[in-house]
Amino acid sequence: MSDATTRRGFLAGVAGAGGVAAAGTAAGQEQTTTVDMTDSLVFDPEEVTVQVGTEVVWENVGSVGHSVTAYEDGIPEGADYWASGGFDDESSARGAYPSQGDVPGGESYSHTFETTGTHEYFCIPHESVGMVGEVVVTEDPPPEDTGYETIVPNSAQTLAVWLVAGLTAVLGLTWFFMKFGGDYEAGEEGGGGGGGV
Ligand SMILES: [Cu+2]
Repeated sequence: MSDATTRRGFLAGVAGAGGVAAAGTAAGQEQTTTVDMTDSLVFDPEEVTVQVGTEVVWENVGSVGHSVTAYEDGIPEGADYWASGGFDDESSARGAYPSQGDVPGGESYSHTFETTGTHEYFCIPHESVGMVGEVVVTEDPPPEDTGYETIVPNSAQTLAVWLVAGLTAVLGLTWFFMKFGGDYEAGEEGGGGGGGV
């Protein structure tokens, strides 16, 4: 299942914009998550959790038009504003709908998330009936990757790596001086003896 998921993600990445695919390759990941927009006027699923660098694709699987519009006050500090139609801020997005920013039935909008934290968004025409959602962006890989990384937090892993590296360095230096330190002195003595002959 894991393999199939990866392959789908890879194909989706290839099919996507060249820039997006390149960014995914640079990060060593090809990840896509899909959210449906339905005629029931909901984002399905309403909440998704993705690893940083993941492209989220909103597909309008119905016939009613929707927008995918970030709440300017609902995205992490430092994150670029995002919305279907490519607006720089929420009020522009609201003002231009539906002539711009609409995602008609059968079409899709995608955004690649580069900033960790919770991104809240809504659909302009259906916000009043609760068509809202959120994307939670995390540093950690999705749980299915490996058992070890899921259990041990990144900070603990980093600490363990540094401890092992430090210990290895100390042991290595000790070994080096014990072995080659002795040889070096012996070699010098030998060289001195040779010079004497
Ligand atoms: Cu909608």
